[in-house]
Amino acid sequence: MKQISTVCARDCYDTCALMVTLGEAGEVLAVRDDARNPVTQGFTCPRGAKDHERLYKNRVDAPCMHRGDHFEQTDWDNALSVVSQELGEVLKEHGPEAVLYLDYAGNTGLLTEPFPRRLWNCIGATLTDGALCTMSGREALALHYGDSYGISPMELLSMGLIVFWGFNAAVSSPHIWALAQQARKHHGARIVVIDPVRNQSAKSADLWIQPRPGSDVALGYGVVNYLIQNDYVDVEFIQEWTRGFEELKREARAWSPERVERITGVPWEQVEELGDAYGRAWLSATMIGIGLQKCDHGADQVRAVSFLPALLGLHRGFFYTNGNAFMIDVALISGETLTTKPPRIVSQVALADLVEAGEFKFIYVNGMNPAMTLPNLHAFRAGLSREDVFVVVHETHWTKTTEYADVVLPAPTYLEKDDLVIPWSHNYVRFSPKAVDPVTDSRRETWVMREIAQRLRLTEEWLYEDPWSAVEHALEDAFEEGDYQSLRSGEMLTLRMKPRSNYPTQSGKIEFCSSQAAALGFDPLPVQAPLDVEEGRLVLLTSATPKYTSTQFQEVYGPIPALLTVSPRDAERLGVGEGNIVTVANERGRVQMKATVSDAVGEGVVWAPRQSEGLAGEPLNCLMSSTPQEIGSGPRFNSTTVSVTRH
Ligand SMILES: Nc1nc2c(c(=O)[nH]1)N[C@H]1C(S)=C(S)[C@@H](COP(=O)(O)OP(=O)(O)OC[C@H]3O[C@@H](n4cnc5c(=O)[nH]c(N)nc54)[C@H](O)[C@@H]3O)O[C@H]1N2
Ligand SMILES: Nc1nc2c(c(=O)[nH]1)N[C@H]1C(S)=C(S)[C@@H](COP(=O)(O)OP(=O)(O)OC[C@H]3O[C@@H](n4cnc5c(=O)[nH]c(N)nc54)[C@H](O)[C@@H]3O)O[C@H]1N2
Ligand code: SF4
Ligand SMILES: [Mo]
Repeated sequence: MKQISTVCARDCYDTCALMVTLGEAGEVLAVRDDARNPVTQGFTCPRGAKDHERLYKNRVDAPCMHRGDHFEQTDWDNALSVVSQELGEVLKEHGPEAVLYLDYAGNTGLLTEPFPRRLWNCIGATLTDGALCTMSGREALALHYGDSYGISPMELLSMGLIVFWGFNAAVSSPHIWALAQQARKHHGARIVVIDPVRNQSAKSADLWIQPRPGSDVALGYGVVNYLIQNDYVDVEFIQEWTRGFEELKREARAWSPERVERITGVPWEQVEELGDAYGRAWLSATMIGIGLQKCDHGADQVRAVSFLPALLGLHRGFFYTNGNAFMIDVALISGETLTTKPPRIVSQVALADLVEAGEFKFIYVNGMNPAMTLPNLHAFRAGLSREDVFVVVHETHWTKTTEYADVVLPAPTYLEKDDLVIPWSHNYVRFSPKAVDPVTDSRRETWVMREIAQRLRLTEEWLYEDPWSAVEHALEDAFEEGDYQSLRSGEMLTLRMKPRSNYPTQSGKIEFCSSQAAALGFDPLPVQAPLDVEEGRLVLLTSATPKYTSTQFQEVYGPIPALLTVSPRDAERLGVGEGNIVTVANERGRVQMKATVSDAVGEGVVWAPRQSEGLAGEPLNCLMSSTPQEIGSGPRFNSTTVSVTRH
């Protein structure tokens, strides 16, 4: 039996090193964790462990064209000719702005995600801002710290306190969660989870705090006030490294225990317990989840929470995403800095409205399943169905989005191509060699883009550059030791990280009171928004679940369950019992789900697995708003309000 070590390319905190076992015929028998990555060794997650099955199920086998109500297979030459001709005509008649390139993080490899963008950057097509996931939180941290990177996962091993805030790490980042468990086992580190839902992480935390959704600015100010009042703050650090402490202190003082309790629903004793834990820990980590920033004022929530480590004298003592910590020239790989025709950038969150209005005549989707994952899906799907829009989808598997395509192109999965995956939590990198020969008639993204460029007779040399040579240049300053060649020879290298005490703000310090926010017209300090919920409505939260990565793995584990968790009090009031079918509705749509009654959620809150479908096939995201957040243009998924009625 042959074994090949590669790296998982899914959009995930962990970026695991994986060991692929091949059978006699070269087929993949198993995928397991590879002990050589210290962060991700020890066990395989439920997705990685089933990659050998997903590789052979529900695959797009060959290029396909939509004919009437079905797809017909064709060959690559024909498919690419049709695609290039349609693209060429739209470019000529409507200009490059009418061409939308919609990509996301189905596979985060440098050759699969950024490099293929060269074609679209070259023609000046419309691209999206990619703000669907982490952007509002990154902007939030940048307002006060100049940039969003923070601690590395391995540091958790020396922490006395680890706080997961809107971060269900036991599910969404199993290896970071395991490191926290190790710290607890070895030296009694305390684990706190702050979440409106008693999720898998909360269940095994030392302390679970349950704020109302969207009330974390109030909670954050409550803790800030408590730390200041009890002399837990590091006065010298604050003097040397920060600006705006007096303003913060004044604002925090306005957050009395009564006011914090009234808005958050959290008993003040728990705020004290958290404050004491922070104040007394020799070292603490504030783990800010992506879930914390997906609501109306999600960025403000991240801003408020991020102040805690700075008050305690820690340089960037939070973790959010470390993508910006590394010295990698991604803009070179994507061609962003090579083009003379800057693309038009539109909001990814607001895309449904633009597509419905017919702004685009040609849409090319790569590495994304937007017909399930974008907000305001009835509008988005209506837009994809327009007669005057030509849709191309490059996919490994059949999805909801492929149903709307005029042409579907088969792509190889991460197991079927060489690539390089840059993590966004830890800094261990390895080359990802192809583990198996393609099992379908797929072509990789770089090849397809090059073919289209040739058919369009584009002459820019950088379109035809060997992708690996672009990667080599982009990585020139990237490593602590070793270089691109050592990487290609199979060594594991570590990425250099920007210094922790580097604060590229206007003052060069941590700015509690942000000059950048003021310049952009936002409040210099985070603001707690009112939590008004319309009469008769509940707040719908959605978040990641263990077996699926977004919409992937349904071919292995079956459909994402259409299950709505309702609190016992709401269930009684609504006359809903365990297992009843309910209609979840608002002005944007209606979805049927099965109810499960549980005190895992508080009164007024319901929870569902994200990116799921209702019992009648309605996408859950038809209920979500496509109005971007003010800071960072992120989504507002967790501020969705709905009525729930028994069917
Ligand atoms: N209600 C609600 N909606 C949400 C969220 C939420 O919290 N609540 N979260 C949002 C977030 S954080 C995110 S990141 C998005 C995720 O949104 P998407 O990126 O749309 O999520 P996926 O379902 O993973 O879709 C990725 C697709 O890429 C395909 N793919 C995988 N590998 C390759 C490859 O090598 N090449 C090609 N061409 N394709 C490949 C997969 O088969 C899959 O269909 O969803 C968002 N939607
Ligand atoms: N198993 C698995 N792992 C994944 C993914 C997956 O689909 N499956 N997807 C990957 C991707 S793309 C992403 S973005 C991450 C997402 O993973 P996380 O960063 O963990 O974020 P979410 O799953 O969106 O939500 C985490 C928690 O935030 C809580 N939350 C919601 N609103 C609030 C609030 O106002 N305040 C507080 N304090 N908490 C709130 C939710 O109840 C939820 O428990 O996971 C990655 N890892
Ligand atoms: S999905 Fe995440 S946890 Fe699972 S193998 Fe990939 S990187 Fe690791
Ligand atoms: Mo995400």
